[in-house]
Amino acid sequence: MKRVLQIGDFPPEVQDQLDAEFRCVSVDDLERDPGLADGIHAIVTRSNLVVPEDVVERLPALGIISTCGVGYDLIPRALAARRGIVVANTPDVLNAAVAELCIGSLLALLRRLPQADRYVRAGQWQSAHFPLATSLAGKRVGIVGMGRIGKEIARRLETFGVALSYHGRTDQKLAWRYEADLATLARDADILIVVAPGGAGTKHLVDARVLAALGPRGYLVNVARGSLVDEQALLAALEQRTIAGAALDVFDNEPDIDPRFFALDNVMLTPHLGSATHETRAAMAQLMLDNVRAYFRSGRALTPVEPD
Ligand code: 8YV
Repeated sequence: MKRVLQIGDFPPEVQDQLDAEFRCVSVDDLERDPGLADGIHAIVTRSNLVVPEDVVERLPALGIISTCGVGYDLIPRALAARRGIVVANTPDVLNAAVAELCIGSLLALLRRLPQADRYVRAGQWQSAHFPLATSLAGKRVGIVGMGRIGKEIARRLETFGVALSYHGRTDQKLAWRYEADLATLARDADILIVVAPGGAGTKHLVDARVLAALGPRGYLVNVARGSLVDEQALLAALEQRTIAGAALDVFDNEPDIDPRFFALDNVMLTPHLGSATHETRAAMAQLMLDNVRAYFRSGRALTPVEPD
């Protein structure tokens, strides 16, 4: 039985398959018995967990790192590339779930649904109507990162009667307007949606200058990675009403996020729920496992991450 290093847990139906086909060991097992290292051929993990570089360096037979998630910003890819280790992720199977969470959060933010729910529970409706909120229809929406998930969000948003533009590394010649300058996209948008990959290349892409361009009537939605937004600049913009509000599913230092967010009523907070549905997580974990199987069969993964 091939030995696999498991970092993180998986749905039972996939864990059962893993245990039936492989000898799964944990990092703690490795600490207890360093001799296990030589026989480890694969790492299975989740995209919200770090794959420590020093652990990879101790695994001479490692051939694949297969993550349950589309993000790979917590995997030491440069080391993997040097060692010829395949990195595989789980694209596409989570696009719909993340797009749904994005649009649901946006509507909840604009219509202030969490506040309205609390308003009714507090019995305040008897004494006054809940204040009017703002519509999505007619808004100008800028999407930062027009990849697979960005396109799913854009297609769904079209049905809400909004004007769509996007920013990314390249003009993909799509039906939606491309804006090469992010601050210009923010200035010309009422809503800025962040859905680009995390990592060093996109760190703090949305900074104080972009937030100032978005302006006091502008809204930010982040369903990608906390690292894409300068969080201290965002907190200041929310506290000083430099922007109107934000819906955030991802943060720096999850799950120990900055407590300054808790006092704000112009931000909606969700605990990294993008792909958090039974159906989606099952499909993600299954693809993570199938990537390992394919690699052991053919030396190639089904959905490898292409080198930069
Ligand atoms: C996580 C995600 O993978 O896919 C990603 O990149 O961030 C999420 O889907 C998920 O939270 C892992 O458990």
